[in-house]
Amino acid sequence: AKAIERLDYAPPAFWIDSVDLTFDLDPAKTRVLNKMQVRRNSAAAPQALRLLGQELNLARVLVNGAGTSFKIEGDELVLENLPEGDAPFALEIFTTCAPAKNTQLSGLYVSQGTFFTQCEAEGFRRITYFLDRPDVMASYQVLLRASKADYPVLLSNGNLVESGELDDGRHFARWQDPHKKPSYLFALVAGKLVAREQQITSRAGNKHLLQVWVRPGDLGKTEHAMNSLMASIAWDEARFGLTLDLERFMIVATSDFNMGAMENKGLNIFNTKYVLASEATATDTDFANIESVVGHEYFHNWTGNRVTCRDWFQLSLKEGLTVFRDQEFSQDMAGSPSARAVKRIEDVRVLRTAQFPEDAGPMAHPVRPDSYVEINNFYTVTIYEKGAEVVRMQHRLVGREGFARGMKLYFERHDGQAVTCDDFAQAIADANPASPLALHLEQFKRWYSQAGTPHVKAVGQYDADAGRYTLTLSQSCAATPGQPNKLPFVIPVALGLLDAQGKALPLQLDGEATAGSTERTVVLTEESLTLGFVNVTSQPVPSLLRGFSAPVVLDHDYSDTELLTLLAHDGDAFNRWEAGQRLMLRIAINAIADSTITEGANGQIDQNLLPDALVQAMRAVLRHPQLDAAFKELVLTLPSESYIAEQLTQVDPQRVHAVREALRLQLALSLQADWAWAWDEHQASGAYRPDATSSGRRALAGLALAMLCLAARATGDEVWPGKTYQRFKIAANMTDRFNALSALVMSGHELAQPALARFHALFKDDALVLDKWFALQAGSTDRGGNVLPAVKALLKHPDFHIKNPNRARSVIFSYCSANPGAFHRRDAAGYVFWAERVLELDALNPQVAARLARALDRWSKLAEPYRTAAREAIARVAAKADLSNDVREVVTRALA
Ligand code: B3K
Ligand code: ZN
Repeated sequence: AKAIERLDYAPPAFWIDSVDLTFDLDPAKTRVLNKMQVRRNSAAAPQALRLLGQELNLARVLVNGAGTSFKIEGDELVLENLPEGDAPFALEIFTTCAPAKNTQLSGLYVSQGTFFTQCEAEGFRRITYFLDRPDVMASYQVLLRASKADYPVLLSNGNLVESGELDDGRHFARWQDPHKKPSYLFALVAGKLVAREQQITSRAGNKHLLQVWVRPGDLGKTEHAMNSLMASIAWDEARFGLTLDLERFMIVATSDFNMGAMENKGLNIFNTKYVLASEATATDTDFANIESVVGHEYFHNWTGNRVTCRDWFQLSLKEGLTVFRDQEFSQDMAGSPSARAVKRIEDVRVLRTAQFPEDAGPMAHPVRPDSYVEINNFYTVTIYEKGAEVVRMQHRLVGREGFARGMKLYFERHDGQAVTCDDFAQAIADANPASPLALHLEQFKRWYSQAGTPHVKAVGQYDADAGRYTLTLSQSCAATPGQPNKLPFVIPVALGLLDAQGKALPLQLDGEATAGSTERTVVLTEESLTLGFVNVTSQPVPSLLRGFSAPVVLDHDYSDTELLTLLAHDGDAFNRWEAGQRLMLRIAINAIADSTITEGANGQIDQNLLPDALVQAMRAVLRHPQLDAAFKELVLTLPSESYIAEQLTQVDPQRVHAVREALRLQLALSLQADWAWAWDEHQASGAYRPDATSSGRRALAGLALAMLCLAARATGDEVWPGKTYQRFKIAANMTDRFNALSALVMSGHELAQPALARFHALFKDDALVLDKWFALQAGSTDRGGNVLPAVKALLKHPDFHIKNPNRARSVIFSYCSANPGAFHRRDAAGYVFWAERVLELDALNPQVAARLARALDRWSKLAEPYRTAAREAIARVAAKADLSNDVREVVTRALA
């Protein structure tokens, strides 16, 4: 397949004004009658109509009711003899498809006896022939017909206008969507489902019906999703003045889904993982994820649906913006400043552990890519998370109020349109003409066009006699595939200065009459910028890039003492956490390179690597009387193996693993009494609530338990593992239960086996909980190569089903993508396993296979023998003749 280029965009040759679809639903053979009103786009040159279709059986094509000639060219249905002129004409196409055979889960498919659709990005063409591109927006009317006994519930977008009985035990429902939409937002659902319902009245006084549809046994697990939906609606109204534009808003859950959820107009379809929750079966993280994904899909109703993308290169227009919105929603829901900071830290952690590597690897692409082979490969952390950072920087440059004004202008200008990333930034800037964003708009847009993570180097110099502190910031960005040279970005750097005692200093720049506040945002636009701070009475400690004000790597030569000062005192919670991470990262990197630090026969390093001062500092955070538990848990968690690996030029994953494990063990042993204290101190009282404060307490207690079990392994103590097993048995909620199970499994204690067996017996009928059971084992700490054989055994477990994406992810991805210490083996067996699974999955579900294929993106950074073996495994996949476009694109880029 050949690449699609952004600059080749041309408006469609025809418009489709309305679509009238009739479905006769049958798993083996569903019949689809598609009646469209079509007209020529007078702005385009006269040409044939080329409709896209895949895996369809075409039975009939009528133009204005009469037969017509047509050709099939690849995926295109080509109609040449169409009426001249601009007048609309009726085009009727009759096709059939086979939903039961659809293992790709794109288009119309069957999951556990229920029909679902997934049309984004290009699934609608697997349902009927169409101009399946987002800039063609049409009115939809849908008639669904099916067996009433098998499919009692028939849903599609918009309003239910009619329903009733048919002959032979069949029934029908007619739906009409009041809003025009692109085909990727079409959806239907048909099956045995039940709904939790909620009537709401908006601030504007409009009534809406909200529904969460699930399988009959799952109704008891829908309360949190419904609450999250109501909260999302209220939030979008309050923060952005955006109201629900539908009488009915539905969420439907399916257990077979390629990703998290989908924002189909009025009929969101969700992975069960992001809908179903009860305290007995879902963890605090699950509850938080549900809130954020429900919010995300709901927010798409405006950012994505009312205003959509002109073409798929603009994907971040809706995704980056909607992630930004869901992040803000979660922060607002979390409430306190420190809970907001915790959410920010978690978001940045995702960005730096997943997006930074992507930006430095073979799949690097700009937030607005220039070219793709398979669009499904571009639903990436760059489009989503870096895209959100690009919106966040605009937010910072125009301020909160200014951003709200910009959003208002964006909708005034573009409601009902399919537009570009440029249009968005332009609206935000135009609403704030005096802002730094407006001043530097063209340059700011390089964030959309240039890939790669910029580095900002900060050099400070203190002149005690003059009371002057000079800070020079300079930026650079490494080459990425196809982009050898980068131009300077617009980088907002929020900063403050602390004195040696950690007190915030008022900031006064050269030429300013008086000192201002203790924090400000400077904007780096040139290659470098020098700031002169005056009236600085002692050597300051700079706190730079506060709140992670730009998606960059900040290089500054901090001394350990300075970092300890920031860790103890920085008023910016993000930088306080960051100081601790930098300290631990520094130790890890030095130890990795230090050849005098050796691993024993068991692969372990039996040596203390953390200096006493750092251990004391960690203890001080852990015992701190004012800090929140959630924040403590983040500070006390070491940087991940993959984040550490990213800092190295050459990676020996086993060495990284050994060093990190040694650090973890040292923290476990030297803080034993403190962990025990933390465990006792953070026991729950009262009923389970998944709010930020209670979740934070459980998270810290969970970390404490993990550390106590780890320490017990080294000391031979049996008390804590025993206590942990006891907690596992009697835990009142899944968070506590799973944390206890995880502590036993991760520490390799012999009680792990009975605990796992018991957990399986308890939850064997709950697919989402079983996913956790599988994932925990596949993600377990490797000891002498024991994880791979365990993973292979799990694939043979009667509950393992490779066709179910959640289950495939829980075993295969947890091992290949999330467990580097177990995956990167000197004997290359992990890579062999990976190649086999990529090929196996590709035959079933290319989107899922292509995700897995990316597990070896960073192969060229690996040290030998890993490097050669990884490359060979990728080449083995690439050698297969009939790969999907999805996997082909990933492995081709990896080998380029
Ligand atoms: N827009 C969908 C993602 C569709 C992925 C298609 N491969 C979910 C979301 O971002 O809300
Ligand atoms: Zn989205």
